Amino acid sequence: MWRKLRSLAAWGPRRLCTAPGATIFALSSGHGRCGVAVIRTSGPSSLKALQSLTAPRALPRPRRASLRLLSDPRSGAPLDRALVLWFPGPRSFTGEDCAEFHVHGGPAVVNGVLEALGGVPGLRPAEAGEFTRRAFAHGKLSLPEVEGLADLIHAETEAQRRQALRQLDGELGQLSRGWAETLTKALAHVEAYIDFAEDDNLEEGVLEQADREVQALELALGMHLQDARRGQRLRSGAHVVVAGPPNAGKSSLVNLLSQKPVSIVSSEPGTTRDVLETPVDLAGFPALLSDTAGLREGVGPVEQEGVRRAWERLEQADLVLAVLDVTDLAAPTSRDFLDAVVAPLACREPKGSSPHLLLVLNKCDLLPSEGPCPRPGPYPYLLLSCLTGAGLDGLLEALKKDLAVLCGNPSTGPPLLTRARHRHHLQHCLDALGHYRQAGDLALAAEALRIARRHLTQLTGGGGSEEILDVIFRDFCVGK
Ligand SMILES: Nc1nc2c(ncn2[C@@H]2O[C@H](COP(=O)(O)OP(=O)(O)OP(=O)(O)O)[C@@H](O)[C@H]2O)c(=O)[nH]1
Ligand SMILES: [Mg+2]
Repeated sequence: MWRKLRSLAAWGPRRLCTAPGATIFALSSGHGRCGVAVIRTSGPSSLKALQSLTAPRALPRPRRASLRLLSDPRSGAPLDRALVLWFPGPRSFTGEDCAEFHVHGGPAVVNGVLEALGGVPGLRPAEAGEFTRRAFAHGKLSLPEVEGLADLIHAETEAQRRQALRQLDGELGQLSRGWAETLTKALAHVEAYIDFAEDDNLEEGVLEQADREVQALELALGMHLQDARRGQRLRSGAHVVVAGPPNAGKSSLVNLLSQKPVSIVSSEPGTTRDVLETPVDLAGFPALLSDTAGLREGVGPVEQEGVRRAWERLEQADLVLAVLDVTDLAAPTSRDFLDAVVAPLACREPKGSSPHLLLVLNKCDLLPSEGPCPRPGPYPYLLLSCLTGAGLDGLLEALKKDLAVLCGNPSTGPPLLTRARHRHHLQHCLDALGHYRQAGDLALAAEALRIARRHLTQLTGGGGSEEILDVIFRDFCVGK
């Protein structure tokens, strides 16, 4: 029995087995003229590639940069004087034998070295993401780490970079492996009970122990799933929708925040009709900023369609930037907007799912310097002038606070779930644990635990289907 328990406990994520394949090569740094370009190879012929291009000099010491004259093995023509590195597997990024050529970044040098490598028998150009895919196949990276690496390459804001780095550190993978181990133990206990319930040697309370472990795991999973999708939002950007009555200065604000002329600005009410989207870095957080048509009734069919789209977009917002003309608060369109959009959002539950709201009173440069400022009812507001920039710092500060709540702080707390894939597996694992609790007999309970454990394994990459892997590795470029 104990042998069986031990073998179950030793269970770990299944690694993808790959037969030793071709040796691949690619330019791993960016394309175009640059100071230094890095060309990599991975696979069993890496040593031959390195020797062929650097002959007659000796092979460099592993993992030490050495200066070598590179020449084309077929013609003997010199290609460049470059730094070369030799990483014998398994101590390399992919786990295979790897070589790196740090050459001067001119296109002629890069193309010359790539052509020379293409002429070495056993070498072929790499496909997109193939280096990382090999690292995954050799157990160098778990799937969440692979995703973290893809996110790091695509990170555009500081918060995205911090989140990707944490994921690349493998925290989510470690956490799910720990959970999977807990389930392995619980399963071993349940199976032991099924097989040896009659046996006097069986420790007392094995089933109760399994129940306790499952209960604790359910709590932990529930907590992670209640993250209000912050990790996903941080990865793809919070939806910030700029809305308000016509002519309030919505497009002016979008242009100001994105620092480019995204939308046409004009004194004619009803200028913007389509929803115009632009990705922006708002105080270090990624956001997808949408400019919308001014909300009003009784207009022609084209503008009416714009108003319909604006409402549709408001429903998808994480944060609504409500813009009003401070000199026009008594106008029917302003009052309607306050009633229809601002009032319901202003009284949202702090932890509810409705979007955050920031109310901006624009054109404050037109207010007389003396006298009280007109108020938009009981709602908190910020004064702004898109024309002079007055109030912009305060608005950015408020945006930063709201986005930090919406996206979470990627440096602290438990690792965030950055993809729908993570949520899917954790939710299904949790559902299976629910079935465990309700199972009428032990065989069904054990099966529920197996399903729950399988979802955790799939989260870290074991037993993942090829299609899922294809989707994940598609995010990479050639050379990564
Ligand atoms: N004085 C002043 N004028 C502004 C300010 N912001 C915008 N405007 C002017 O207000 C007018 C309308 O600006 P837009 O940004 O096009 O307003 P909008 O809300 O996008 O308008 P629609 O797309 O028609 O709904 C333009 O003439 C702008 O130059 C401001 O802060 N102060
Ligand atoms: Mg506009």
